[in-house]
Amino acid sequence: MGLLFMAGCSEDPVRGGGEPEVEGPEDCVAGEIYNTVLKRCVTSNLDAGREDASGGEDASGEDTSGEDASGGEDASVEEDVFVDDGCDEDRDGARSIACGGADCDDRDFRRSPDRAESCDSIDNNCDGQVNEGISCTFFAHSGDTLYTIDPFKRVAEAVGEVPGLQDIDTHPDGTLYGVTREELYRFDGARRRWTMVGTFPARIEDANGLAIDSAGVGYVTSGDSLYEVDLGTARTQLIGVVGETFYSSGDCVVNKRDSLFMTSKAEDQPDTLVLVNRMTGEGVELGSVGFSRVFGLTAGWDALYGLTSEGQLITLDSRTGQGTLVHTFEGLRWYGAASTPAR
Ligand SMILES: [Ca+2]
Ligand SMILES: [Ca+2]
Ligand SMILES: [Ca+2]
Ligand SMILES: [Ca+2]
Repeated sequence: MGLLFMAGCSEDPVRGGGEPEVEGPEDCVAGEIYNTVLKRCVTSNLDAGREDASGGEDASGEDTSGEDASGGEDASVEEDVFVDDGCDEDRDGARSIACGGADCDDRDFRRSPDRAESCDSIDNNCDGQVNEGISCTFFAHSGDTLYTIDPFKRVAEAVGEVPGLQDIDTHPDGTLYGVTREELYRFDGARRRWTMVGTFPARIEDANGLAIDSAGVGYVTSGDSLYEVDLGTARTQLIGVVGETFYSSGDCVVNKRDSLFMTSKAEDQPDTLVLVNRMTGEGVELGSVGFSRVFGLTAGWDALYGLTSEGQLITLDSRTGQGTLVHTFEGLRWYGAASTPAR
């Protein structure tokens, strides 16, 4: 995969409502799960664990009787030996409805009455509702309004204002920070308003990307350079030049593995995704996103999301940069994005 939309291709096939040729859940092999946002099979640690569990590592399970499978006790035989009678095709332990069971989807092990609901596009616990009782949103903002976006339900909800920010990000302690081209802001949750932390030095002329890593270190991208920013004072220090061919198009983001990504713009071309070394600032181009003016980036639920000035919500392949349209919010211009503490 990753070849769905070659560089420069239009997103029209998706926008038009027609589904591109994608893998389906049935294409996934053992050890993979079907990611409905990315529309492809992805490696699943969870799946691997489950396979192991059903493959004979029952000692780690809840079963306190007969940990020795060789004992031939009735209770453990059922646990240890999978009998393929066609009634549990996805081997999630729940029998299909056709066989009198309660598995609402016997071809998807992520859906079973025994599973907990989790953030994705499906009803995991078979109660008929998707993502009920859990919050699956990240922050995004337009020129003056802060929103939460649910990428699975594809809805945006206005939740506040922003003081003309270029980008935002969330500190591990939950505090939301934002940058204008020249200033650092912090959201004061108690007073429900943004307060200015400080002004950047004059050499930072176009701060438009803000990222905070898992240790709480702040980064600002401005033009072709990466800076470390002190979130308490707005003092900055040049880490390095990302590359002379790169120019920040509007955001940078640190994912769960603390990789720093930035979108870079080039004249008359779609943005590219750049992997940036947090120590040296040096950037490596991963590939074309296929979308322009990607002003917001955020990482969540094992995906990299992008937001454009055209109101588009996309996912980006973190290896190739390739963007895929998820939804277009008509009439909205996205500037920046940030994870929410809940995520
Ligand atoms: Ca099943
Ligand atoms: Ca199932
Ligand atoms: Ca549900
Ligand atoms: Ca779900």
